[in-house]
Order: sequence, then structure tokens, then C-alpha cells
Amino acid sequence: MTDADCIFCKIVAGDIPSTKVLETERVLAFRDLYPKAPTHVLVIPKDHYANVAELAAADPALAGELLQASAEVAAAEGVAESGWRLFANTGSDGGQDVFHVHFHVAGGKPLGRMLS
Ligand code: U5P
Repeated sequence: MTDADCIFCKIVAGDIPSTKVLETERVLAFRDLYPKAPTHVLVIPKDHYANVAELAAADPALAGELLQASAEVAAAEGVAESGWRLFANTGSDGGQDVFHVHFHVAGGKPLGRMLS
């Protein structure tokens, strides 16, 4: 499942370069092009789902694979002990810019409180 107009589908296909940090059969993790923290990695399914709700409804096992990969990325980046943040912006109020579901793995500095 791919979307011809989706930038992350193009990254999965190798049509747009990325710095990969982890790859499995169904999951890809690569460095955010515009990092907001010392560690800022995006973890995506290779198949195209617009957001977390669509992914969870269609393939909850794949959603679990993304969580597992995110934890592996945090460990590989050396932020597992100091702490890190996992988030998925969803929809316009959620600040989602790319409509191919992705988890942000961020860490490497104190990130502060998001909503309090
Ligand atoms: N982004 C990339 N590469 C691109 C386009 C966008 O890494 O070619 C990143 C942005 O820097 C942003 C994220 O952090 O994708 C999209 O996040 P979101 O706003 O959709 O959650």
C-alpha cells in the first residue's frame, strides 16, 4: 500500500534519501530532516496509513511493531536511561504535517512538559 503523492512512501521506496537508523520487514526508522532535539527519529510503517487511528483499526499488530521499534531506536540512540518522548501528531489541531503515520522518538536533552 503506497500513496504516490506521499513523501514518506517515497522515502520507503528509496526515491528520496533518508538516514536510516532501523529497518525491519514492515517498519522503517530514519532521522528527522529538521531535528528538534539531539535525538529525533521518525518511525513509520512501510505501508501507507494516514494516521494512528487508521493504522490501529487496520493492523494493530503493526502498531505494536512501531512501538517496539521506537523503544529499540531509543536504546540504540543511548537515551533509554535519560528518558525520551514518543508522540504522533494527528490531524490539523494535532499539528500533523505529513499524512503517513509516524511516531517521533525525541530525546537527548530535557524536553520539558508538553501540555502543563
Ligand atoms: N520531515 C522529514 N523529512 C521530510 C519531510 C518532513 O523528516 O522530507 C519531518 C519534519 O521535520 C517533521 C515531520 O518533524 O517530518 C513531520 O511531522 P508531523 O508534523 O507530521 O508530526
